[in-house]
Amino acid sequence: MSIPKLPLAHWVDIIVEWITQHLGAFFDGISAIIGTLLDIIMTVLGYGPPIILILLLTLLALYTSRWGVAIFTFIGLLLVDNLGLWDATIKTLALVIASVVITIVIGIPIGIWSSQNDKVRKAITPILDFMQTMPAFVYLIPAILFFGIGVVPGILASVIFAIPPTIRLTNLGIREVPKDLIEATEAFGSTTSQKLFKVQLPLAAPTILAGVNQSIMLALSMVVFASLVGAPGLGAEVYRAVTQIKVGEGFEAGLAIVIIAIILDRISQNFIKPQFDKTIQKKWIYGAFTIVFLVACIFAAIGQARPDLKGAGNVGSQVNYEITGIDPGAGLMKATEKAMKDYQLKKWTLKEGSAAAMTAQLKKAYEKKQPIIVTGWTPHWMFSKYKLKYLDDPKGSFGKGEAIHTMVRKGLKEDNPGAYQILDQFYWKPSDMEEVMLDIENGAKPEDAAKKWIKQHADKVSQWTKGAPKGNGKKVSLVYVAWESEIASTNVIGAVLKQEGYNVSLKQVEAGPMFAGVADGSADGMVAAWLPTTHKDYYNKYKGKLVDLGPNLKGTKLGLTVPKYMKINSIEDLKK
Ligand code: PBE
Repeated sequence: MSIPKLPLAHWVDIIVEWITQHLGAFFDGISAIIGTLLDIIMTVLGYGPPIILILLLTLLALYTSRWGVAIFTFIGLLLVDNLGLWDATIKTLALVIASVVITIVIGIPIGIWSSQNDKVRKAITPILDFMQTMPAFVYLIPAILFFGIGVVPGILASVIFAIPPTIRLTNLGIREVPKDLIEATEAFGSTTSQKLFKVQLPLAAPTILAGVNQSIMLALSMVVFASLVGAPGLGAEVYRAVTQIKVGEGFEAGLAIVIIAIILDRISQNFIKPQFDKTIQKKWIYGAFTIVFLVACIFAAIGQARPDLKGAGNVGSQVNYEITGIDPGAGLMKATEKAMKDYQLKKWTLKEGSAAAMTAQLKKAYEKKQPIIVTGWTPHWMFSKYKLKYLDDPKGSFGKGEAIHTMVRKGLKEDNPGAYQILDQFYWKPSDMEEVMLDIENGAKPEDAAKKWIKQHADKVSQWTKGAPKGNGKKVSLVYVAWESEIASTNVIGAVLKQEGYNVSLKQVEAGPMFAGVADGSADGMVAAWLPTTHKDYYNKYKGKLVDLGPNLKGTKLGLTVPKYMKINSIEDLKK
């Protein structure tokens, strides 16, 4: 007897779907609040030349942690600026500060509550354990559906991941206050709140701060993840370097994250007991910093509140001058950057994320008939599911229609002639690919959608396998990127190989690593090279090291895509 699989994933999906539909306004509100908070912090930090903030942070480091850390802060931040990473650093700092502010505002009260009430503590502890052990990545998925892509879902995922230590250590710190002190306060007839604010919290402060320090570090560790859903900053620099295999750039961005981490760690560790406390009392220093910061925030808030009258009504202001992109490794992103240059869209930004995050964002906007501009390509299910149009591209920035090529590693022909032959004979039409894609979009597992297509198109499949020897368990490894089109094609050809007796493994990677993997022989092949334009850079880089088996599909297209209910028709309209 076999027990059927619990439909846990399905239940979670239903709950999330319900929440997205019914609490949309609520999430939009939260999103607006967090977005504004973040914008204000970003404006304040980015105000004036970098050296001002560098000096202020150096002073703070000096006051809290003495000379060594101060010198490190000064030189470290100058280096970051010199590497051209200042803007990204500001964005990352703002993301971390916003996450930590939210963490403190929510975490400390919960910590206090659970210190006063054993039932609360018992209920909260397993939840905190769960929050910390669930891979933080997972929080990003519902966060995209609730908040769209951008920095807000990144912040919320960071808060969920970073809040447990603040709650735990607030609770612990208060509970550790010696009993005799509490008894003494009670003997003097203090009320509960007097006891809490005059005795317990001050005594627990070092422990609470230790919790906040941990939360800061955890929030910082989320910045690379956050970039997967479109949060800008150093994390996005790292992510971009990975997708395009840029070792040097990745190292620079990583180094900047390390520098920020050390500075934040030292300052927050010594915050409660600053090294120069004896020389100047901390209330003066912190008071001065707080006043400067608050005044700057007020100015920034006023500046933001002023509506941009000039732009009101045009497409740009409707979509915030943002184009919703996909993973930074995609050729489509490079083409879009080129288009932005060709059409002089200087005010515009291209948001990085992933193909899945882009379609989630599109779905969200489409259902509410809101304006949105995304980077699109055909074949893609989104054109059959929604009414969309490509914007005209009179300057030809996105190139012409292309073909998708199959590439295999050198030596595959000799080592595994059967698999080589099948891969070589693999050829289908855009409509075939779309069938599989749509099935997957409607909820089928990629393997199942592939099997179904194979069954229904046995004649086509038999042409791919014609004359090829059976696999008899021979290993074949294919790599692909999580673009909807390549998920479909790779699963289909993978299933065909499996059916022919090959031991197939499919590995999902980023675009750069996909080419590199086939070139260095760590993967046998892939069916996802868009040529001659989209993947030109990767192809040129690895050309001599892999074998091009030619097209497996012809007639693709790339371009900026908008819902048909939008009034614009050409990329040129974006300039107006
Ligand atoms: N795409 C789908 C890829 C190729 C396949 C258009 C997103 C790219 O732009 O690299």
